[in-house]
Amino acid sequence: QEYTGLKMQVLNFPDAAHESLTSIDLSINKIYMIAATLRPETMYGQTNCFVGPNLTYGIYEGLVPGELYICTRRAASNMAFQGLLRERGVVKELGTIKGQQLVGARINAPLSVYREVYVLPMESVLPTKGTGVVTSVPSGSPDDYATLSELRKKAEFYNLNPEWMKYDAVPIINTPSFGNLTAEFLCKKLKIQSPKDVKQLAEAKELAYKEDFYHGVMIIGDYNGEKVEVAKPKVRQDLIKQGLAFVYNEPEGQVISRSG
Ligand code: ZZB
Repeated sequence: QEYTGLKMQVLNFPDAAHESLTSIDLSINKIYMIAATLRPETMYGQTNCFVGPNLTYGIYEGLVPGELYICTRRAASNMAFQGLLRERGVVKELGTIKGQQLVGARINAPLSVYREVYVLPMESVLPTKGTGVVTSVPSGSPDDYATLSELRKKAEFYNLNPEWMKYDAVPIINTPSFGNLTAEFLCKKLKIQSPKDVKQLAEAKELAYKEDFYHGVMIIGDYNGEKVEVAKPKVRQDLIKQGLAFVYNEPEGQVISRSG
């Protein structure tokens, strides 16, 4: 699986994060959450970022001196072997931090109409896929739409500041069958009530991927008016050229390492 590793710079850590960051000099290092996405062309519509609250993340040195990456250890190990970390083949962990401690962090969302977004919890983030950091595009991803709606409804229960969820879905792709807010359309059509409706969400995701990729047209950004199929690699290349992202590969059916 070929992902785009999006560099979301942390601008402000919540109080809970600091106890895990004591060994890191925040004044000289830039820290990035690395989100793995298959949909770089949707980055205009990022409204927040998701972590698994119960997952453990590590902090690693990126290729550029002074750049640190937050992702799962499993992803860091893949990155090390792809030459994406400081020393090829070496996974040097500077520290670990729980997803829960990152909730409420203010981070940069490259290309998004919302320049700064917040980190929110998502129970369904898999530790076995991507980096364990998921950038959220509720206009294109049914999972993101369902989780963001749920968190908004129950902000108090989840102990979340409504300020962190203030951004609405952005129309970025127009499609003939599902309009320009594909995820919302499909969640309503398939009567998805919550992130627990996993079967319908899987179906919605499949439908959304196909409709956007084969029939979608960009309605925002540098490739406004172009087909998604055409715009996708261009947006990705632009992000990479600007140092905002890198290619991150994951072997198909990868064996999960014992270190998790
Ligand atoms: C932004 C985005 C915008 C995404 C969209 C999807 C969509 P897949 O399809 O199952 O292979 N993702 C990445 N890592 C994880 C993880 N560890 N756990 C749960 N979800 C994860 O998964 C790839 C997509 O799932 C990624 O692309 C990411 O969300 C999320 F409009 O990034 B995507 C119809 C989907 N639309």
